[in-house]
Amino acid sequence: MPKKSDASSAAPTADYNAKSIKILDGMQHVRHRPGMYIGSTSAMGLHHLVYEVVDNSVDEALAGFCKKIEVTLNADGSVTVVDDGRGIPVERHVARKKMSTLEVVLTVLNAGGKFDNDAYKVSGGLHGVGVSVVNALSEKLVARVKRDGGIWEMSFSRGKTTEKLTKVGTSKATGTSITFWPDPEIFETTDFDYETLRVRMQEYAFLNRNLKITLTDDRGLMPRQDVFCYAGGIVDFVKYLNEGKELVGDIKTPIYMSGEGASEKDNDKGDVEVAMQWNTGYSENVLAFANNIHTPEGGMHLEGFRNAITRVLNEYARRQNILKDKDKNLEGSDVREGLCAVISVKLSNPQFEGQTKAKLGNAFMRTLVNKVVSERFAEYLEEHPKQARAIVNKASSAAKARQAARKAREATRRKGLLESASLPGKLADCSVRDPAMAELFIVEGDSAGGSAKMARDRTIQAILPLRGKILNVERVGPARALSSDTIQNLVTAIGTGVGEEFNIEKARYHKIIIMTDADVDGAHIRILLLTFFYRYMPEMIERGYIYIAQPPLFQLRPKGRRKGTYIYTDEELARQVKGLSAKSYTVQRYKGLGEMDPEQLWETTMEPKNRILLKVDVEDAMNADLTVSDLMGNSVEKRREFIQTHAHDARFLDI
Ligand code: 0RA
Repeated sequence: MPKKSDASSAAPTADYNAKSIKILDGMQHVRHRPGMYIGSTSAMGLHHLVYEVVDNSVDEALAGFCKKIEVTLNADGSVTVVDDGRGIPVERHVARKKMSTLEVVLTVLNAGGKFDNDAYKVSGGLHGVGVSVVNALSEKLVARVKRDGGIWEMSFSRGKTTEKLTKVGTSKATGTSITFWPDPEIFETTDFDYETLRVRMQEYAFLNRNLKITLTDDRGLMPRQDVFCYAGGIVDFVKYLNEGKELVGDIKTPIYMSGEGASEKDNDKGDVEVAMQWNTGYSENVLAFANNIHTPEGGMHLEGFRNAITRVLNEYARRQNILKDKDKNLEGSDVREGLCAVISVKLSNPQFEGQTKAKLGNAFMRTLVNKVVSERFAEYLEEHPKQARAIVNKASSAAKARQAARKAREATRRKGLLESASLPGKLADCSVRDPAMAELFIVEGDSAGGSAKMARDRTIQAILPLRGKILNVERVGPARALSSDTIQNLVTAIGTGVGEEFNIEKARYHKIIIMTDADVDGAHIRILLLTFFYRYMPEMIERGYIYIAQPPLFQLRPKGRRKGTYIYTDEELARQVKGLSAKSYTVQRYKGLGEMDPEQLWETTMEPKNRILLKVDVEDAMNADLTVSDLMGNSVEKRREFIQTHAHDARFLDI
């Protein structure tokens, strides 16, 4: 096997040909093992190409030279990223005199290109592998640079130069434009998802104050565009995440803290920014970033932050005698209940570790974040006694609820052990024991529950009727939620437990199907159930175990016939009756499941070969959290809006 060598390690004395062979080697290695560079060749890897190009423009913004970035999904399947930075240099590269810097940046693995060492760079993990990787994995790539009074263009195919650097015009402006066509030989799909990119572009804009990012979709008949630019940076990010939520202590503007420092060992520089705000909810929503890269696995910056807020709040509460000598300290989880925060650090040599390279490893960041947050947060509490009191009270009641919830959980467990079979009496279980085959229908109301029990295939289908509405778990704490009978029945039927005891292996069904009426009440119950799953059993959603049944809305029957066709949406009805004489048919509208006899319910909604199930899919925890709070928080308006727009959401469609 030929030795795969990195182009940058080529001996300086080697002649141009020898060098170019090694360069090809590097680029070919990218095509041979794309996963090593971009994680995967699935949709995730495909979107990574866009991030890789945008990262370079964001670096240019971090260095202070770029104010706007435009990302466009073109009708021909390509993506264009334009920035107004300095432009990639087009003159001959210092070390590779036969090539322009532009060509080096695009064809040499790890060439990176930035020589100024005083700017932070997005690098490490899967990011920062360079635009050359995007070039290698693109069927075609066109780079266009405005610089030194000219407009320059160069084209590539699968990493190889196809058109030499050419001056195509003049311009006083500067900037870089990269258009690439992802290679269908490499990627499982080359279809970009607007929504995925929108979330990420908005995130970049929040993390880089005043950077304007425009995302445009020119692929469809209706162009779509979003423009993101935030003068408040991560403060605006936290406001956005907390939108519509009730705030603790009426603290309308998130607490903002920032500082900088350097590591003693290597003198690595670091900048820290934190924005935080508590809402009256029960979940924690803390997002940590290092050099604009989300680090869901946490790391040193997050540790420093968590440690600081817990310690400072305890010290304050003791000093103010809100926590008495006999009281136990507030735990970290108490302090973080309802906390929404964004931590954004920038550092010169980030080390990304962990399973998905999404954990920050630089130890000096723990010290630095800890120091900045300790000082600033302590100051804030001293200067804002009223707000400080509200934050301490929130954490204290979380501590009480934690103790109560533990008792409630213990009670559920005891109940489970005592009651022989331990399954709720209302559950009509199925006979199959293999969870992969078993389905649980959660049905609204006893009467529909009765029809469903008669209609079902009892080998694989279990029915759990719900009486009335389930608690809105977004509004009550875990102690109350878990002591509700309905919720206890649900938890016991599913078998996984909740909270620390949750165990996906114990799931008794791999399909949990929410079957409610096609009216507003039904939609409400469905959302309450989804909120419950999202907050208490998120892994069930992540695994794709939660579904929504789609009962028909109408039956269209030719006059004089006993049987007609079932229709599932308003649009379909309109389509079907178009051109028919009103005298020739009748339309029966089903308002509730109860209006169907068991046989109809089976045929239309439960029978695996006919039914339509919508798979519930938490595409993005951040947005799901927003949705759940929008729906379940205090805004009736938003809730109504959601129910109307998502009642027949095609995104969830899975037959
Ligand atoms: C190398 C050197 C310089 C800038 C860049 C690369 C650069 C790369 C990209 C990629 C996308 N947008 C970009 N903008 C700039 C510094 C050039 C100088 O010193 O003028």
